[in-house]
Amino acid sequence: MKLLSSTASPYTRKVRVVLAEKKIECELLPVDVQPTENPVNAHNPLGKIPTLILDDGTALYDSRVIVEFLDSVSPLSRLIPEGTRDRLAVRRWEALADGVTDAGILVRYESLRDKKEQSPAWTDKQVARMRRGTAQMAAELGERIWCNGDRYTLADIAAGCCLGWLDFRKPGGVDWHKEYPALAKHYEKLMERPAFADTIPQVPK
Ligand SMILES: N[C@@H](CCC(=O)N[C@@H](CS)C(=O)NCC(=O)O)C(=O)O
Repeated sequence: MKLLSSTASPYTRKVRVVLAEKKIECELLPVDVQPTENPVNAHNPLGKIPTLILDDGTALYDSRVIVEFLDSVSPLSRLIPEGTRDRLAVRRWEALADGVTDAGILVRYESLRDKKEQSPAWTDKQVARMRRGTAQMAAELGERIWCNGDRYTLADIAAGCCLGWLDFRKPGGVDWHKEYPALAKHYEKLMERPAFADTIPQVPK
């Protein structure tokens, strides 16, 4: 398998953490998705990463589909619970964390456009979404160790990848460490895991 990826991408990090937790081998192929014509388009019409290319050439996207696939191919360290209630709770966490990241990505992309073309109202709307989302994440975590139930799941991975990327790019200047100490403690706990510590977002070389 090959993963079209970037060391800066929070969604790619989610997949890399799952690969590491489940001890699944996969070749990482770094790509630049900023140009309209980019090498991902041939595999994924959306031109986005992560995109996973299976050995038979099938391309899987997006990160939510990829992590579900990876979790199902190996019974080691199940990250998505089987019971409907817990599974939905975990997927909802993932939707929340990814949604905050999506808003942060829009803020970042907007900031990279020509100053004259940027819309402060559009940016404010995304920042408000990020703030509501991180507040919800903090409220749902409360003082618990893990996001869902009493064990580490995809919910923790999604939350960690979102928060780690907010630290990396700082879109909209959201400082979740200061505002939500419980999220900060949760992230510290995640960083004790090699899967997280080895995938800290970085500017691609
Ligand atoms: N929902 C998608 C989001 C993927 C995504 O937006 N990836 C970014 C990189 S972090 C990307 O490929 N952006 C290129 C673009 O939007 O043109 C997922 O979970 O995989």
